[in-house]
Parts: sequence; structure tokens; C-alpha cells
Amino acid sequence: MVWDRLSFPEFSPNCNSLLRRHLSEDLFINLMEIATESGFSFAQAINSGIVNQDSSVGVYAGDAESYSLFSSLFNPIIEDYHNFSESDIHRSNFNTESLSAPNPDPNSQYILSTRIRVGRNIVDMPLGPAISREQRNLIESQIVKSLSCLNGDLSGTYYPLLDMKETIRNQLIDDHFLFKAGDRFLDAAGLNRDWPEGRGIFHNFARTFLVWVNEEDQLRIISMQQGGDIEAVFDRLVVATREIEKTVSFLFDQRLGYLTSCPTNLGTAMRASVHICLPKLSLNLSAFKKITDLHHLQIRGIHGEHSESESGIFDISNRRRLGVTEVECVQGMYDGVVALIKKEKELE
Ligand code: ADP
Ligand code: DAR
Repeated sequence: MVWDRLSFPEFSPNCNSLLRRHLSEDLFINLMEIATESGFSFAQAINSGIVNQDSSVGVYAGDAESYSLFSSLFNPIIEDYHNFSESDIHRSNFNTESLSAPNPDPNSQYILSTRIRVGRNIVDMPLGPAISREQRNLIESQIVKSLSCLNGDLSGTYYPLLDMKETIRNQLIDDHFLFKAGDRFLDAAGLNRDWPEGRGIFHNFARTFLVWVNEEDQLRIISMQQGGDIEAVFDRLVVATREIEKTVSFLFDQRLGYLTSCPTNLGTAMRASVHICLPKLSLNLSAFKKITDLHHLQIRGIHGEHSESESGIFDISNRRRLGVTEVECVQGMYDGVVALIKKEKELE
């Protein structure tokens, strides 16, 4: 869809985005002329959802101020997605002691791998959709410096995308370690400007601890490993995030928690997922979705968002990130996975 950024946008009949649901003509007229201190305009905030009519949400923030200046649009979208009202306050519990998640599949019959990630952005900097080339490069240097201080099994190497061989980049993507390039939703939000400059991936030798730099958020801190030892993956993420926070300050809001470019990642900015093989349940999608809906789980394909499942393997993760604590995100995913495995065994 081509949009002149001046008139109320057209939406195609099958567009079901939260942007379409909550953008009224009055709201558009009230906000269309304004921009934040960093120069991020309302038009930039909604562009992705207009250019990509198949968006599920359709808006991005360019800085912390976007969430207040454009709140008449962002707040209803946040409430709709997270069931989190203007009077709700986010609570954090990023401690391992409260999690009870013994490996639900010790023989690895179903769970291939576990991955838990959090998004973070740097305090006093705009978010990805509004940062300048210089700011993005400065952020990269600051994060790489912080990561170089990590010790033990968290220590590792940073690989800038700028001079990464295509074969190595594609192998890292195929092996589920690296983000894909050219996402059209991110592109329309201004997140791919100057690509691949300022972007890269840090990982330890074992590739169980990784950090994406300057993709959708300025950091994606990732803990992952084969199998279903969800507690070990969570423990590593807690330790790593605390270590990084000793040298880098993260953008945090008292009400919305950790601020991110996409409002779906606010709060904990956490996605806790397993790659799980459910061949019987994959043939009984109503039973499958009954369990994922009950446990607030999201189903993605094996190459993440906007990908398909293959050979009965699914990426199952928590859908809620705001108004729930980090422990509740992981516990909720765990409880849902236990229920999915139980149902798969019944169908066997
Ligand atoms: P994000 O989780 O960072 O929002 P995606 O959904 O696009 O982003 O997933 C990013 C990458 O992480 C993809 O390659 C995906 O296959 C991989 N991934 C996600 N969950 C797991 C998991 N449990 N095990 C292995 N790889 C995973
Ligand atoms: N472009 C967004 C994706 C929403 C959630 N996924 C993120 N943030 N990676 C959409 O509206 O579809």
C-alpha cells in the first residue's frame, strides 16, 4: 500500500491490525502534525502498519517519548494486545529462585531446544526507528565494550555483520542463532536504515549465550541450548543480563517496564520458547490451539516469526510480556509445554 503520509490512510478489507482497529480519523488529525524531541513523527510510528496491511499490530515507537506523546493510539493498542490498562503497573521478578520448571522431557522425546530472550534498549538514546547512523554505531561500540567484560562461560566474541561472509551469516540464521535480514515490517519502521552497519552478533564458544546488536531492539540478550532444561536456560539469562547491566543502563519505564521499539515486547521484553515436536497434535489443531490459548502461548514456525512449522516441529512461547513478571513468562510457557506433552502422549 502506498501512502502519502498526509491523509488518513486506506486499509484493505482484510487488514486486521491493531492499528486499523484503533486509528480513528479524529485521532489521526490530532496527531498527524506532531513529532517527538528526537524528531520521530506520528507518520513514522504508523507507517509499517499501513505499508504492510498484513501487520498484526502495525505501530513502532521511535523513542521513550513516543509512548506518551502518541499514547492516545499506543495505550489502546497496548491494552488490546497485553490486556494491560492505563492504570496497570508492570512488575518485574527476574530471579531464578521463584521458578519451578524441572525438565519436562528429560529423554528429549519432544523438546529439541529451549531459548529465552529479552529485548533491551539503551537509556537516553532514541529507539531503533529514530536513531541516527552515528548513534547506532555508538551504541554498537558501547555494547561490544560491555560484552568484552564478561567472564567464564559467558565470555565470547562479537561478529559485526558489516564484514561477515554471506555463507557464515546464512549458516548462523539456518542454525537459529542469527536474525534474518530485510524484514519488511522492520524496514517500513525505519529499523533497517544503513543496514548492515552497526549490527552484529556476540556469542560464547558454546553458542548458548548470544546477544544481537541493533536489530529490532538495541540488544536481544539470548540464552539457549538443546533439550528442555528450562531452568538452566533461565539461570544463564538472569546472570548474563545482570552482568551486562553493570556497564550498560537500560531504558525502563515505571509503568511499562523495559521499553522496546514494538509495543508487543514491552514490560519483560521476554520471549521464552521451546522447539517441540508434536506430530499427533499437529494433526489436531483444535486440540492444539485449545491448550495454547488456555496457557497464553504463541505458535511460531521453526525459523521464528513469519515462518512455518516443519515436520511437526513448532516454536512455542509465551505471548504475554507486559503485566506479567519474567518468572511468570517462563512458568506460563513451562506449564503450557507440560500440558502439550501430556496431550501428545494421550494421542499416541
Ligand atoms: P525473537 O524470538 O528474537 O523475537 P524470532 O521469533 O524471529 O525472534 O526467532 C529468532 C530465531 O530464534 C529464529 O531463528 C528461531 O528459529 C530461533 N528460535 C526461537 N526459539 C528457539 C528455540 N526454542 N530453539 C532454537 N531456536 C529458536
Ligand atoms: N510488525 C509487527 C510485528 C509484531 C510483533 N513482532 C515483532 N515485534 N517482531 C506486526 O504488526 O505484524
